Amino acid sequence: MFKRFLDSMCQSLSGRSARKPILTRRFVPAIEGLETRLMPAFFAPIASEAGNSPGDVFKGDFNRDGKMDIAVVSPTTDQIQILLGLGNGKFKAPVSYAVGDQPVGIAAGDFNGDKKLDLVVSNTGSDDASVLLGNGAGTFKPAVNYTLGDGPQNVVVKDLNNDKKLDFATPNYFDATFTIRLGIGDGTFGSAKTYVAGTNPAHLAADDLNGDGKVDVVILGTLNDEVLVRLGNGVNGSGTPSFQVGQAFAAGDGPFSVAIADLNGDKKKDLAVLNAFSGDVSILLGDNTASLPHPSTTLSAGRLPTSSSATSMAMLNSICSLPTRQRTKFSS
Ligand SMILES: [Ca+2]
Ligand SMILES: [Ca+2]
Ligand SMILES: [Ca+2]
Ligand SMILES: [Ca+2]
Repeated sequence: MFKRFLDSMCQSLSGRSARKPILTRRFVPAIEGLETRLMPAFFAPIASEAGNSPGDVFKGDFNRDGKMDIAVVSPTTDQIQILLGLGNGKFKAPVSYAVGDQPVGIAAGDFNGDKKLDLVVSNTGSDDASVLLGNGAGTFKPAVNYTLGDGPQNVVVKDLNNDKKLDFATPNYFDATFTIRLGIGDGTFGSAKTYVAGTNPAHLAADDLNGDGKVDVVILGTLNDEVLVRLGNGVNGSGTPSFQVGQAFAAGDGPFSVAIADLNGDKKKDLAVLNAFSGDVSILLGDNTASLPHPSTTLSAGRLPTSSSATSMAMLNSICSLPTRQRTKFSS
């Protein structure tokens, strides 16, 4: 996810046309009357072989042959497509798997501990996530669906409650929440935990922003130009994470993708926010000074590519000048 974000960001900076976000059927009613404020779901396609209107993409080695494979969501056909890499930049013919209605997000991890990559897909039309367990040979078991909130967007895979089992989370655009599904460890997930997420949450990222060992979440409000940070409180007796009240920070116009990384080398996590409508990037530098119970993770915003943030611009340029493969070291 982060690498794709950076690649797109660098493409924009270098003057090449950024990929257009896609507009799913589900969003059409929501944007009526909002002029040109389209609700972007995700960066669009990387592979024309993957059918009509491919959306979010995950790259990984699904058949464990050392060659990069890709999984692409196809919102128009309610499928994902798996393209196994041949190692020369080409792929075998895509194999499709049915998921829910209008899949928009995809992420992967080993959900059942068999060391084979599994997939989770967020379906914004059917308000659920499809989990497909990998067989390790590039094939997957049929999807098992888990209900989420109204209009899930991207999906994030991370251990959110520190039990060493992968969980997933989605922001839900239409009911102003985000949902967490905690992994059981056998490939299944527990009941939905629902949290407040600001107005029209369009993108979520999760990491420990203030260095207290507890996972925090960052949620983008694309329509109100807001970056909402909710610091993690840790977990209760049943292992369910809770979060402090959100702190809102301003972004550019139409923030719709956020990456968490130490961008200036001070070992504190920062945020890079891509703004769809202003076509720029907001850098929010973290100061890592939270002393619970009073959250004080403060972030200073510097808009790109305005002249007021020459340092941030230089930083981004230096990241973008790296060979593509090395950019991943900035991933959190
Ligand atoms: Ca492979
Ligand atoms: Ca697995
Ligand atoms: Ca977990
Ligand atoms: Ca934290």
